[in-house]
Amino acid sequence: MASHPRIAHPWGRRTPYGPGEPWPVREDVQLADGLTPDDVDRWVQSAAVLHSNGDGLDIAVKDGRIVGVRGRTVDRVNHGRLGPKDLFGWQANHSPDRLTRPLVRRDGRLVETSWETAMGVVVDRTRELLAEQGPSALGFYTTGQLFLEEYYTLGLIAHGGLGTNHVDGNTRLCTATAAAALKQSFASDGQPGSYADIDHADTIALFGHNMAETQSVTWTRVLDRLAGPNPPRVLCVDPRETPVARAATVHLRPRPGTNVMLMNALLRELIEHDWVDHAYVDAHTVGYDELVQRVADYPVERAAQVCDVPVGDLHEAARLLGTAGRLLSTVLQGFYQSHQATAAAVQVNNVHLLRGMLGRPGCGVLQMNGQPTAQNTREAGADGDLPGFRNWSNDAHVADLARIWNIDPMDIPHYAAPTHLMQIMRYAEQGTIRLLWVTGTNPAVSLPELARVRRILAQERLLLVVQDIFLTETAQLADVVLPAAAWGEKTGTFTNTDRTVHLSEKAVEPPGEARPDLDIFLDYARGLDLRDQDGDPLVKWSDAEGAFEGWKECSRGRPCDYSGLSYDRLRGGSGIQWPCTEDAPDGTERLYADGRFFSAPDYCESYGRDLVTGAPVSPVEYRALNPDGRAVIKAAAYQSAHERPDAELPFQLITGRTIYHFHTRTKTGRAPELQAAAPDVWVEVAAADAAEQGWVEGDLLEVSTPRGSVQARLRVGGIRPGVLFLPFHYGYWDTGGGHAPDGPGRAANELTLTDWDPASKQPIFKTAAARARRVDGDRTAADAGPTRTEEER
Ligand SMILES: Nc1nc2c(c(=O)[nH]1)N[C@H]1C(S)=C(S)[C@@H](COP(=O)(O)OP(=O)(O)OC[C@H]3O[C@@H](n4cnc5c(=O)[nH]c(N)nc54)[C@H](O)[C@@H]3O)O[C@H]1N2
Ligand SMILES: Nc1nc2c(c(=O)[nH]1)N[C@H]1C(S)=C(S)[C@@H](COP(=O)(O)OP(=O)(O)OC[C@H]3O[C@@H](n4cnc5c(=O)[nH]c(N)nc54)[C@H](O)[C@@H]3O)O[C@H]1N2
Ligand SMILES: [Mo]
Repeated sequence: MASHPRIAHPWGRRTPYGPGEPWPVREDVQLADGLTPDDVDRWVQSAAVLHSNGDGLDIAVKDGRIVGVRGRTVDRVNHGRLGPKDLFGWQANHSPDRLTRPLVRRDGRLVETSWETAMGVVVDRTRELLAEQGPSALGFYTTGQLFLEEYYTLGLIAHGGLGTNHVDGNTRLCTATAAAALKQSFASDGQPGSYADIDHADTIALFGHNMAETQSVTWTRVLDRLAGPNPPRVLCVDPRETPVARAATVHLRPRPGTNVMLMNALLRELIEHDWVDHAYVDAHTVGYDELVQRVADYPVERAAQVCDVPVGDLHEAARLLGTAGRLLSTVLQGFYQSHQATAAAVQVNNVHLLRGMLGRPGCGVLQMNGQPTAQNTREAGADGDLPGFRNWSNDAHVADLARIWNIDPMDIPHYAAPTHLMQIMRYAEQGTIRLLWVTGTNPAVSLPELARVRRILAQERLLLVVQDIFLTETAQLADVVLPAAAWGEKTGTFTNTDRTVHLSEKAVEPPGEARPDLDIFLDYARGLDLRDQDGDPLVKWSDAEGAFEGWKECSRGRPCDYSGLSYDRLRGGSGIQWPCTEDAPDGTERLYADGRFFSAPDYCESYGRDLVTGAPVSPVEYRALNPDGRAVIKAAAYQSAHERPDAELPFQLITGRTIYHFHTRTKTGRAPELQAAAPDVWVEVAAADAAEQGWVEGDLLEVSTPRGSVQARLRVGGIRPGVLFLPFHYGYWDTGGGHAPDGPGRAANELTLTDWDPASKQPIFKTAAARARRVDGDRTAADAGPTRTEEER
């Protein structure tokens, strides 16, 4: 089968433009075979949900079914463009194997039941556990893929109604470090930059971010600048030769796990050459002198050795950063999913603080999100933090939240930092968490060390509730499965990486008895009869718009202020960036424009953490450090990765993504064009390593770590010698029905380790020591790897 043009050319046609010019419009449309726009009954406004870009799109509806999508040319994020997952992923909505009825486990098997019975099991068990043990028996593990209204409701129920501190999102695996790095530098979450900075930047630096494959429309914006007059210079820091690396002016290929070493050397160079905006530093920051002292120990020669990068390349990279007139930086999983995640990400903020490059066109940091609604998980309090970027260690903030919720402040757990996911798993393993409710995430594929995860989730003594749209690997371990309505089948809002809020309207009915996540949470609250301190229902809304109005009040006056938004405001035009208030009715393009931060001790979301131990900074310490609410320049010493290669395990293993699939493929694996483009797992190996071992493209390798092993076909790629790359998309579910759970593993997380960054608690998916051997030289399935794009051929 010939692949669709947008599979081979994922970024589509170039529309070149110059610095400061508007990015030209390009309308991307994809309809089901044989249909033309004239056949469409209705177009329903929404935005893309298979990445954090927030591409505005309209859903095409015909005869009550989704039949395609069309980019919204008026949208500030994508100017009409869509990526391959956006173009084809919607087909999963109508997949015949959608969950349509609740299931409960009876005699070891999941059987269909009514909503009343299923919810009854969950409510009864919740009551029993509250009576027996209290709220510490209850854990909630949610996602970065529901809507804002759903998170806010879940956060209210879990924190305000039940009083458990065990609430987290898979954002812990994803952008916990983005939040942590922003909290360290600016004392609050909130993305400083704007996607429009790409239009103005003369230098764009990508740190551990394969934007071409993971934010493909934003990369299209970069490609269009590169094709136009006065193109920006691009710095790429990635051990692999990604499409970003191929477009880069300078590509640094550091040894995985050495980001802090590299950043410290670059910072030292900036200081040595006095590429520093001293007026900015003096007026708006604290901590500069400590940084100068710290990075003195990191000459480029040392970094060159530790990172194994040529000295000349480091000089070149520092020159790019140091001589930029308008610098835009982005940071993602190559930095976030490693042992010094927060420390490394913070050093990118430091580059911008040193250079005074924040809050102006072309000058911005994007501590990227990954999932479409991860920002909302964080701001609405479903990742454990308090809603509205309130500070759990500031009693006045807790009291303010209690006022909004009309409950006693003592009913909101704030005696300790919110329990992070890896600790929630530990409590479940030890048996103190006895009910775990998983919504919109597939931990049996996406968490590290899967053998352990399966053991924990399968325990008899744990009531596992899974709310999903498919019977995933995780749902198959559940005691209760709740069928959810998907994107396109429910209404709500969500916020992308650069704070743009989009409304996604319901286009079609959910299948069977599937229901919106919001309605399921509301049912639970009703079933438990949760009340406020006046005896009124705790949750005061019954639909998405009501929840949004409730959230607006909760966010008022906080950094993520939505008070100037409404569903009506979000209809018809572009998405709008928060803060959006009476004073800024059209939203706010960039934060920190006047060098003013959200970091005043009484206002800030966080006092920060020690980068090495992760211990929270105390209010008193913070007040002494930063009494005037400036930005904080935080220095960090390099530490080597915890698991390093040796004679037994000679390779470094990293994991990540391809452009054609989203995560555990529950949607993209059901879109024929995408599934055909990357049907099975592969392992990327450097040509030099393959030659040395006598392996060739298509050989079946077994990759092993002390946790497990995976079999994958070899694919030669421009990766650093000594490093192996596995995509983590492939669990044992397959459209062809293959890969039984006890067959040879193919999920990258069979191999990854239980370990995390001390400050953000984000698990380490990007450094492990591994060995590899060839198990089969029969290359009949040699093309199992992803389709090579036109430019790769
Ligand atoms: N197509 C597609 N797009 C997606 C997603 C998807 O599943 N598929 N998921 C979305 C989500 S939730 C997320 S979080 C984002 C993730 O987006 P990215 O972070 O761009 O994706 P990854 O492939 O996880 O990792 C990025 C790069 O980190 C590099 N890397 C590994 N180790 C190191 C290291 O030690 N140092 C440095 N500097 N780099 C290193 C890898 O080689 C890889 O190219 O993508 C979002 N967009
Ligand atoms: N080795 C390795 N592991 C990783 C990573 C890596 O780079 N390497 N990356 C990590 C990162 S950044 C992320 S974000 C995670 C992602 O990991 P997961 O969150 O586990 O991945 P998804 O496949 O996106 O799971 C989302 C689930 O939600 C369901 N769903 C979709 N829409 C809805 C809805 O509206 N309601 C409900 N209730 N369910 C819905 C989908 O069917 C799917 O089962 O993986 C992490 N794991
Ligand atoms: Mo993510």
